[in-house]
Amino acid sequence: MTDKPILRALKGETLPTPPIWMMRQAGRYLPEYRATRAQAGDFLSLCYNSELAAEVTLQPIRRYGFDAAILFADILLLPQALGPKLWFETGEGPRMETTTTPAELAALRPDEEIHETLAPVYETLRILTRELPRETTLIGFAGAPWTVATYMIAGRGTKDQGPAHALKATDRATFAGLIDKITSATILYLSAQVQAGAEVVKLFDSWAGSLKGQDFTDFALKPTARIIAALKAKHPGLPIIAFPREAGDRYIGFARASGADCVAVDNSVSPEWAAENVQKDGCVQGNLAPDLLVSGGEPLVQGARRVTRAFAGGPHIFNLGHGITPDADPDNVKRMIDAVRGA
Ligand code: 1CP
Repeated sequence: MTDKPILRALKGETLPTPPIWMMRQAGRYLPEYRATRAQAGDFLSLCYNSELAAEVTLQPIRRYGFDAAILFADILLLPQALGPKLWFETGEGPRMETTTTPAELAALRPDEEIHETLAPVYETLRILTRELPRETTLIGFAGAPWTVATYMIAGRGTKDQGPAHALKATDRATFAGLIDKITSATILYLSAQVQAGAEVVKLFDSWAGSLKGQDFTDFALKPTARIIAALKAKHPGLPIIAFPREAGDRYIGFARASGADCVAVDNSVSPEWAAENVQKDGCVQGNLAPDLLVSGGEPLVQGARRVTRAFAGGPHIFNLGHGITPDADPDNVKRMIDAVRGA
């Protein structure tokens, strides 16, 4: 039996005060994060240093008392474990060897071999299970296949996911094969995270909004549904959060169609709209605009209260609509939490 607020909300309970955590809560807006990252050397070294990755995961819990801790790692570690080289260009972002041909697809490592590279991530989770306060829920995660594929195909972040859309149009077999490969590897990766102590898993489909019509069904919804079905078969009762970011109208019915226990919504939809159209199927996570944590003041307090009020009639996990940005003021995070908890 559990009394952790996040797990109760994920089971469909409407709580008087919503549990709260933040995407990218361990990140560059925190001075203690920047110090630990400097100690690790660089971002990827931090991800693969289990002690330090656990330390940065715990920092926002100590500072703010969030209801959940999210594993510190990155969605690009899984494709790296499949073979392509990954590095981060300072001030620019991720770079990765591309996978766009049948030969490159065939050269990816067998799924079972990902654990060699990803073992430190599982160790981070094991450390966290020992060190987290007992009321705090531990969330593991992976990128959804489409979003991971956009980076594997382009070799970097892109504004419109153009290279991935182009491969989908010109060589659908290779594109679909890559989606399948990421899907099967993600099932093993998340299952290992659960075995190491993750109590909830979240699938980040950050670029779902650029898939339209049947493509959304085939490449955002179906792979997500396949991952969820496989994980639930292996780990009965495992709660799963799906985040098909900027899905718009496709948020409607996504929980039922994918099997997710909770759908996270971004701030391109209003909380009132999401309460009416998405929360009727179960728990919703979201959706304060992250820029309010930069600007602060009364709009932040009013915004946090508005989100809380809009979702008060059903199961809700308070969060941002996307990750907190490096220029956010750490004091504003405290103000947001106080506004949600009614302090
Ligand atoms: O300089 C730094 O310290 C690196 C910044 C950073 C951080 C803090 C990156 C690089 N990744 C992370 C951690 C991270 N990434 C977490 C940890 C848990 C948390 O606190 O939330 C998670 C869940 C992610 C997920 C992630 N990585 C996503 C999906 C969510 C989202 O933001 O849309 C994506 C798209 C990535 C790729 C990535 N990693 C890092 C950057 C800058 C990017 C985006 C690249 C781009 O497309 O421009």
